[in-house]
Amino acid sequence: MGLTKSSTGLNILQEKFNVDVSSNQPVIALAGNPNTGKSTVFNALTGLNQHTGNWPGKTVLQAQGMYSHQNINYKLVDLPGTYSLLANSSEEEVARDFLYFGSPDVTVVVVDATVLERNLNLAYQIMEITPKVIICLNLLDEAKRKKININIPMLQDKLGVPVIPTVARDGFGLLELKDKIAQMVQGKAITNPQLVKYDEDIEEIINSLVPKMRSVYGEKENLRWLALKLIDGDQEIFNKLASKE
Ligand SMILES: Nc1nc2c(ncn2[C@@H]2O[C@H](COP(=O)(O)OP(=O)(O)OP(=O)(O)O)[C@@H](O)[C@H]2O)c(=O)[nH]1
Ligand SMILES: [Mg+2]
Repeated sequence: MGLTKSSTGLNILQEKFNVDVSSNQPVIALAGNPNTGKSTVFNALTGLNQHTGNWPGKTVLQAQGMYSHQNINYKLVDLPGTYSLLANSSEEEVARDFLYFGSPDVTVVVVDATVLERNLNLAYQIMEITPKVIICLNLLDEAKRKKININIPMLQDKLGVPVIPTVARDGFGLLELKDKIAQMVQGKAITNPQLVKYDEDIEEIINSLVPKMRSVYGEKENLRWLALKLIDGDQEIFNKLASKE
């Protein structure tokens, strides 16, 4: 993948999410549970180059901004904090729709190192939508204080995506985060997300649905994820999909 997005993707970002894509910058999403330090990362990276508004049609705060790294400008979008992407609230719906329909070039999932297990639930859901994920393992100072020791290489191995340790409040690790984002945008950081394997009967249904869905939606949609939504009984995502273009 190069540095440019398809024109359809750009239109969706502009029209449905009010993300200014006129300069064709790679779009980086910041996702994560509430209170994990997303906005701290966002502010540290974008500084004064940011503005806030609401997500179109929602009373949920949207913050977008720009940062430069190695002479390339990146668009950064701070998503609302959510524990899941089940679209049970406006925040979850905004985050899910942006990740699926907005197709950011990279999604950084900011996780709280002191409650890693709870935070990984969202990370796994995001990896079901997109493989272009980086885990920002934040609040590492708090984890150290609580004597929580995280084996980062093992975590990276088990997730199949890069894990960057950070203390965002102090700026620690943010340069490494920007480096990794740049590598992923340039296609130099290939991931191999280890997706959740559901019970045998669910996996069988997924396997039988995917080929049928392929004939309707084509190869470019994430068919495994759509099949899971169908199993969930999530009609709305299909209505949105139908009105996408
Ligand atoms: N100790 C410590 N505190 C941090 C770190 N990163 C952020 N914080 C603090 O954690 C609190 C929450 O940070 P935010 O950046 O607002 O978190 P958020 O994820 O944007 O929160 P929501 O938008 O409410 O979901 C703030 O008080 C930050 O200063 C860190 O690495 N270590
Ligand atoms: Mg925030």
